[in-house]
Amino acid sequence: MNKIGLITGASSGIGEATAEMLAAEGYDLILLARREDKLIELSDKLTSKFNIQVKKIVADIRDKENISYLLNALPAQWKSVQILVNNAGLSQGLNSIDTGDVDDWDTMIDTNVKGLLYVSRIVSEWMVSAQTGHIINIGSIAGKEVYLNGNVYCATKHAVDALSQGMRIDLLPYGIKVTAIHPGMVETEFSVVRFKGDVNRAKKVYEGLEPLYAKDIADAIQFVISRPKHVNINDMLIMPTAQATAAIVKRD
Ligand code: NDP
Ligand code: 8X3
Repeated sequence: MNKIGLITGASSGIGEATAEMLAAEGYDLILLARREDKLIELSDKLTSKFNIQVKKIVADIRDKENISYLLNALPAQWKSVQILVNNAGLSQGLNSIDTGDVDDWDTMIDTNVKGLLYVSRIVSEWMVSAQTGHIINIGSIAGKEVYLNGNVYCATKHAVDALSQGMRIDLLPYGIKVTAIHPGMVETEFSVVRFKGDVNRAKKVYEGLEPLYAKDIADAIQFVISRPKHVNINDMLIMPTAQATAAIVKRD
């Protein structure tokens, strides 16, 4: 088998672009997301183009029991995960703290924080046994600063930042690398999901500026994983040139 990469949230955006990058680098892939049709399409595309194997895990990372069952049920050779990309995540709504929907808060906290932890708990143990591995957590500019109505989403991404630091400390004895990558605006399905399917509102987020593309983040991951054994990139904040902070952007 080739080296193995596990990507959560591989069915679109940054996760999908990362899968394409890792496939081109010759990794066998474990692709996890809820939308089976998207995973099948991506898997067929990658296996026909590259000499790699793909395992699809159709699951919700919030479902602790099912995630544990499905990951532990993988054949032993698939547990030698070299690279884990904790990418699955979302924002739901953009409301002030007094008007926010508490169900949206649950969804964000359960996905971005708890789901990331459920997957990491299992895969990090495999990496510790193997005494090697690299965990890449997709944080956000929202994990570095807080903006109007960002409240809970920002809190979840601050948690990803803290967890990345914690993982790096805990996994230090085993030579396991931990990198956090924090993007600014990337044009993916992110804003459509944030605005619950309102495509026009989502489009406006990127109007009059050139945002990042998912491939820009996959390129950064490619750089990070290609450093020599003695070099770890701890943290990367990647913004569109037209975005200075989460809230300050330059539009045409
Ligand atoms: P997308 O909406 O395009 O992709 C999100 C991915 O996460 C999808 O594959 C989705 O798959 C998956 N996902 C969401 N919830 C779950 C769940 N409960 N279980 C399993 N998979 C899930 O957005 P992006 O590619 O932009 O987002 C990827 C990451 O990047 C997120 O963590 C996001 O917070 C972060 N980010 C995005 C930025 C942006 O501007 N786009 C900027 C900074 C960070 P499915 O629906 O099939 O389950
Ligand atoms: C996504 C970027 O600025 O919408 O994490 O929070 S932002």
